[in-house]
Amino acid sequence: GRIVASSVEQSYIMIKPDGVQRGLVGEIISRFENKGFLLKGLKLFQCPKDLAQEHYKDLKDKPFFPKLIEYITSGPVVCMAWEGDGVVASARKLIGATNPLQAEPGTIRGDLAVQTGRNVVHGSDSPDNGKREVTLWFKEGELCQWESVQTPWLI
Ligand code: RTP
Repeated sequence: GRIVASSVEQSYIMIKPDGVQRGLVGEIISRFENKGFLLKGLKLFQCPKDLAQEHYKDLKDKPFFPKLIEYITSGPVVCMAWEGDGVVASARKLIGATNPLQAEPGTIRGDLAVQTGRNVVHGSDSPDNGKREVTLWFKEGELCQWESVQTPWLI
């Protein structure tokens, strides 16, 4: 098996409440599974307001911030931690542009969404934020180790 060092890049990917409510969970998870990154954490979760505010703290002065917090806490989300070299930039490509009308066909938002305020999925925008967000959304013990599992497709 492959020994995964803790220094390996991680991205926090989240299916937002609209994605869960529209029944797109399987479809969205499949995009990342098919790409071939390593799934370290996965849970369905009702996000409390204070966690949503902490996650989006860089946007707290934006006019849309209250609506964004309302949206993210409006129903269950699916939290995922994906790992691998280049996972942050690659996941952003799979997700597509923030405004789904500008997102390319073939991307998650390009194929599945129309509104910026209902863009079905989140992906970390830098490796540093990937680590920060995975730590913010997952408790110790919620992330799985793959050391004893053969993962030859990742080598
Ligand atoms: P995300 O963090 O969700 O992956 O999105 P992003 O980096 O593509 O976009 P960002 O600018 O960080 O915005 C975060 C989320 O806020 C909502 N938003 N609404 N003008 C608006 O109404 C507006 N702009 C952004 C979106 O849900 C966006 O994904």
